[in-house]
Formats: sequence, structure tokens, C-alpha cells
Amino acid sequence: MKLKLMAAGAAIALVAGLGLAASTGAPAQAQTPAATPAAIPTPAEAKAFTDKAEADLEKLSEYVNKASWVRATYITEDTQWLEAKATAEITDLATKYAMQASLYDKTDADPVTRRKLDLLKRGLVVAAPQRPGAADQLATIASRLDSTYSTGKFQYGGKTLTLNDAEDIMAQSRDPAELKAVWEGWHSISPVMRGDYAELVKLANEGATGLGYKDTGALWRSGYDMPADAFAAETDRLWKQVEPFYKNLHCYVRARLNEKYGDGVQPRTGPIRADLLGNMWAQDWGNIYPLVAPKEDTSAYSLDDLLVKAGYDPVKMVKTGENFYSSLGFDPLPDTFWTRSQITRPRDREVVCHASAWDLDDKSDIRIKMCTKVNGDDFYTVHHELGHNYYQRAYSGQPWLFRGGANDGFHEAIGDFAGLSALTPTYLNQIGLLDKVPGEEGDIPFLMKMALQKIAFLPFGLLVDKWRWQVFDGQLTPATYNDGWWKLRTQYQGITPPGTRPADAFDPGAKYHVPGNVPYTRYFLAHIYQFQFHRAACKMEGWKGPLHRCSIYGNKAVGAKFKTMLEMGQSQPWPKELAAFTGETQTDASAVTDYFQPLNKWLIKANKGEKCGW
Ligand code: X8Z
Ligand code: ZN
Repeated sequence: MKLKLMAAGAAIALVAGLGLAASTGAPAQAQTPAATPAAIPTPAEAKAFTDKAEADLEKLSEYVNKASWVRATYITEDTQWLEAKATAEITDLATKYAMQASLYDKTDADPVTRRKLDLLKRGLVVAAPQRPGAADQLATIASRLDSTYSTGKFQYGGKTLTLNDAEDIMAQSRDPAELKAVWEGWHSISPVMRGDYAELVKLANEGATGLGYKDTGALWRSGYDMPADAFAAETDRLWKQVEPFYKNLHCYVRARLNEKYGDGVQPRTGPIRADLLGNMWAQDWGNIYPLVAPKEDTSAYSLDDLLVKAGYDPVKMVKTGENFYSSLGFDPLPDTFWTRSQITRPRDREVVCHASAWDLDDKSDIRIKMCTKVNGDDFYTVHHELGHNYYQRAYSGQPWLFRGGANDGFHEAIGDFAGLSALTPTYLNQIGLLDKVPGEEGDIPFLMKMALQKIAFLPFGLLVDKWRWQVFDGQLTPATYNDGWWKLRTQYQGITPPGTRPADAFDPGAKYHVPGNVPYTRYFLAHIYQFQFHRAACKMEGWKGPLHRCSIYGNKAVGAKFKTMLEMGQSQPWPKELAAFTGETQTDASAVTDYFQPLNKWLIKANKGEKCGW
């Protein structure tokens, strides 16, 4: 359960954090014979049940966390075995408790117990089929998929490349042939995962139906304090709010890429070639800023260069992140954070490099696991990961079942909210990275950089789980996994692969969260919540200027109010927690369009004469 809270670690994959929300659909009557009372159980019996479940799961979770940490920071046959054994045990236990929780559906339980029962029922990312050996099989496949991704390598230019190497090339190279080769090279690591993935889907669905859910996708959609179908509609509503802006950005970027590469590489109309956008998954286009920079950008600076010039190293990047949170009034990170975290890629062993934040003991043993490089992307990721850790520490005083994000999107949005201030030129100047804060002439260039990161991400954030929802509900089968993936990639992102895909391609497997089995809609939500947090915080601070120039660095009053929300963990439905900080009770993408309003206006003008869309 807990484990879901770890940003994106393998452990999260199986035993997700307990989301919130009223139970959706009609989880089946538990079939666990042992606890079937003849009459409706009393409120006291319900409380005794949640107390026991909570104590048992808490006891087991530290051991599972440690096994997962060891596997993620030292991938071997043996550590995979150990992780799978531990994960199977807790998944099985959590699934049993999820089933038994339904026995109290008619009990007039007190509100705290009722919430805990609901969380027990919907907190799993993966439920285990209740037959001998199935939980072990599921955990073994999950650990293997995550390890296969994390150890993936391919040959290019006479060298063996890791994902880290490939990402650098995708970010920096402007040679379309090289970009295509490296993109295809990385995507060659995933076909081998397709069989395992199909098996994982089958087992996870068996577990979910055992709990009364239609499939695993329905289980995932049930964690948001509203019926699962309403949640799916909610994500579509939010997308509609931002889609026109995304299309304007897409149109502008495509035109600049066409000017740079010519019609033969990037036509002026139609989808954009996925490998030209500076990122392996075309989910963050910030690295191609120099290709699309507005002409009026006279004050251009590159955060990559500023960090290198200032002599930053990975530890200094993390210390800088810590300092940001300290300025808001958060306590410094514990000594164990520094001795136990993995901040850089070890030289001599295989690890999961995909960044994550961990809470090993639900008290103070918080850590990050990154393969930090000195660049702007990782400067940002450090703030993102630390957000998870400060959240974990803030809610550690809650009962175990309430230690989680108000929903998983909140968990992702905490550090992103900090990052919105930490990326402002004003802040970079305050910490001595940037000499001079650009004047108004720097606004459009700055907003363009931010949009390449934040707006470009939105359709990707939405479609990863649209794809998985279709996989879990059977609309897509192993034979159509890849076509279904590209259909969504083209429909939402307006991108296309750099060449024909091989028949055995399994391109979703080349994105961490698919083999890692980490739900992804959380990031889509976070890309909206963070702007809602930011808009509210800037209002609190009395900021009168444009939102993109506001920074909350050093504001202890904002920090204290933010902390109050974080301390609530998942004890309340998320709208109540959102209201505690922002006064709003709805997810509202107008905060995104407010922030970017000047850029959208500028894009509409710049796109005059273009045939936008694809
Ligand atoms: O996975 C992450 C974090 C860990 S929770 C590094 N992110 C998503 C991704 O990398 O795809 C952050 C942004 C989206
Ligand atoms: Zn995260």
C-alpha cells in the first residue's frame, strides 16, 4: 500500500498506495470464509478489523520496502528473487484484506473506519489472484519486467548504450539519422517484454475481478473519490480545457522543425516525427528550445550551462533542492537521507535509474534513488523527488492506512509545485546561478521553455493509461498492443514514429512506467494540480504580477499552509484537501491556461497562415 507512495519504484507497482474515494462500482462480496459473520458486523468489529489489517500490513511493509530497495539499487537474479518473494507476500495479504473489507459494507462504521475500509478495497495497484502460486508468479514477472527495462542496452556507433546515454543524444543531437537510430535502438529493448507483460495483465485482471472490479483499469480509476466512469470522463474534460493550447504549441514547433530539417524530414503539416523533440518519449520538449526560441529572445540562458559553469555536482543539486524546501519552513533532510540515498549511478552494478523517492520505514528513513546528471532536467527532477519525500514525512503522523497522497496526482504535484518557483529566473538569480533577471522581454521565451515541458507533456500524461485501460479491458490484445499505442500517440500527441515499426515492436515497453507497472494518469493530474497550487500560493502571497514570474521561495506562511495540507495525507477525500490549501474543490485546468495566457496569445499570432492540427 504504502508502496504506491514511492514515486516510481518497482515496489509501488504491486501494492499500490491506498487511494481515497468512496468505493466505486460494487466490489464483490468477499469470498474469504474465515471472517464471514452471520449477521451484519458491528461498528466495533469493523474497527477491530481495520486495526488488525493496518498493524499487519505496516509490519510487513518495512521488510518489503527494504527488499525492493535492494533490488532497485543492485539488480541481480537473487535480489529479484528476494523482492518477488516479499512483494508476493504483501500483495497476497493486502488482497485478502481488500476482500474481507467488503464484509463490512453494511456496517454503520465510524467515519475513520469507513474510510480505512474503502482505502483497503481500492488501494492495490495490482491484486493477487487467490490461488496457490499466483501471487508469486505475478511478483516474479513484475520484478523481471522492471529489471529488464532498467538493464536495457543497445549498440550504436560501435558502443553499448544505456538509456542515460541515449537520452543525452536525444537531447543534444540535431542529426535526424542519428536521432532515428538511437530512438530505434532504445525501442529494441522492449519486444522481449511483450509476453511477460501480457501475462502480468492476465494475472492482475484475475486479481481485480476477484475483488469485484471489472478489470485492473477499473481498479485504478476507482481511487479518486468518485465513480470510476466519472473519473475517466473527468480526465477527458480536463484535456478539452488544454487541448487548443497544445495544438497551438504543436503547430508552432512543427513549423520550426520544418524550417530546421526540411520537408523530407519534417513536413509542415501532419504529425511530428517523435525523435525530433529532444526526448525519448516526446513527453518533454524542453531540450529543443534553441530550435524554437522566439526571435525576441535576447536574454537566452541555458540552465544546463549555468549549472555546469557554477560547478554544480549531483549532491549540490540535491542540497539546493533541500534549501528550497527549508526556505518554506520544512525541516532539513535527516542524515540518513544523505548516507542511504542513491544520488548517482553506481559504476559497478545494475540499478533502476528511473528516479524515485522512497520512505522505507514510514517514519524518517526517506531517500531518493536517482542517476543524477548535472543538467536542467535533473535539477527539476531533484525538486520533484524531494516533494515526495517531504510529503511522506509530513503525513508520517497519520495512521498507516492514511499515509499516502490525497490522491496519486497530489503526490506527483508537490515537487512540481516547488519546481515552478525553482525554475523562475528570479530564483535562479537569488541562488547565484543567473547574473541578471531578464525584463519583460524575457517573458515569452521563459513561457515557451515552460510550455515545452509542461504543455507538451499533457497528452502523453493522458494517453499512457488510456492505452493501459484498453489493454486491461481487452480492447487491445498482444497482437494489437503496438498499433493501439501509436493510434493514441498520433491522436493525442500528434506524433509519428521515425520509421515503420517492426512486427514484433512493443513500444509501450520502452517507457518505464509500463514495465514498472506504475499508473500514469497521476502525472496528467499533477500537471494541473501544480498550477492550481501555484495560483493559490501566489494569491496568498499577495502577488500582483503575472503568475509565471511568481516564486514562493522563502515564504514561510505559504509553506506552513502547504504543510497543513500535506500532513492530512489521505485521511480525507482529495477535494477537501485541495480546498484546505487553495479554497477550490475541483481539478481546474484554467490555472494552466491562466499561467500561459500571454504565450497562447503570442502563439496564435505566430501561427498565422499555418495549417494547424494533424
Ligand atoms: O516518473 C516520473 C518521476 C518519478 S515519479 C521522475 N515522472 C514521469 C516520467 O518521468 O515519465 C515525472 C514526470 C513524468
Ligand atoms: Zn514522482
